[in-house]
Amino acid sequence: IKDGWFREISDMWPGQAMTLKVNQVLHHEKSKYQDVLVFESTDYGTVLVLDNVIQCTERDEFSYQEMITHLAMNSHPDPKNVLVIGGGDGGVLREVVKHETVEKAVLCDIDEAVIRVSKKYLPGMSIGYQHPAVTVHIGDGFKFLNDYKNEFDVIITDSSDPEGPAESLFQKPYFELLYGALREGGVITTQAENQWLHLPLITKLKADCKQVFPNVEYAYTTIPTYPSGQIGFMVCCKDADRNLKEPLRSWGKEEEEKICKYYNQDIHRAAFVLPTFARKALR
Ligand code: AAT
Repeated sequence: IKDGWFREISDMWPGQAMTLKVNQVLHHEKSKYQDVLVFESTDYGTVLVLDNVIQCTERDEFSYQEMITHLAMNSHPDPKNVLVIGGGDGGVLREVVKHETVEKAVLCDIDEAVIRVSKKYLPGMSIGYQHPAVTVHIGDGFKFLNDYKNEFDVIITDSSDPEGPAESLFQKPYFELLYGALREGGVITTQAENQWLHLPLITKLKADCKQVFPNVEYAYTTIPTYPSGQIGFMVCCKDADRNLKEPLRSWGKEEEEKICKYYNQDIHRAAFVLPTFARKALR
C-alpha cells in the first residue's frame, strides 16, 4: 500500500496492476504460509489479499464463488459428498450448501489464518461455515486428497495462483488424485487462470487433464478485481458422455434469481463459449 492505494504488482501479470483505494487496513500478518492482508476499500468493500494477490472483494466475489461452484454442482445429477480444496474465506461453501442434495461438505485449506480472518472480517462469505453439513480440515490439499479414494461426488479446487503454496494444485499428479477421490460420474472444477494472461499455462493444464479425465472443458467468468477482469475454470468429469456445457440440474428461472446473483442457466452455457484465439489454443 502506497499513498492510500493498494497495488497488485506481480510478475504473473507483467506490466499491469489492479489498484484499489484503501480506507483502512483491518489486519496484517505473516502466517506460516503467506502474507495475509485485509483492508477496507473505498468502493469494493472489504478485500482479502494473500502474498500481495487479491483473493476476493465483497463487491464482486459472488461471480467467482458462484461460477466455480455451480458449474460443477449443476453438472452432477445428485451431489451428496462435496470437497472444497482451498476456499478458506468460506464463499464456495456458502454456494455448495445451497444445493439441498448435499449431505457432507468438507473444506481443506492449508492456512488457518485465512479461515480465522475471514470469520472475523468477511461474514458474508464465512457464513458458509455455519451450515451443519460442513467440516473443516487444515492442511495441504494435495496431501489431504491422497487419503481419499472413491469418496466425493464433486470436488472444487478454489486455490490461489501457482506461485506459492498452491503450486502443486496445477500439476498432473494432483488431477490424478482428484480422479481417484471422485466417485463414479463425479465432477471437478478448479481455478484455472485467465485466457488473456495465461493461455500457455491453461493449454498445458487442459492437456494434462485430458490424460486423466475423459471429459474436460474450460469455462470462464468476468470479475473486475482479478487480473484482466476474468478468471477461468477447468471442469472435468469421470463420465465421458456428460455434456458439461448444459446444466443437468437447475433451479428454475425465478428461483435462481433469488438464489444467485451471477449464475443462471444461460450463463452456465455461455461460460464455455471462448473467443477465437483461446478456442484455437485449447482445441
Ligand atoms: N475464494 C477466494 C479465492 C481464492 S482463495 C485461495 C485459497 O487457497 C487460500 O485460502 C489459500 O490458503 C488456499 N491454498 C493455497 N494453497 C493451498 C494448498 N496447497 N492446499 C489447500 N489450500 C491452499 C483464490 C484466488 C485466486 C486469485 C486469482 N488471481
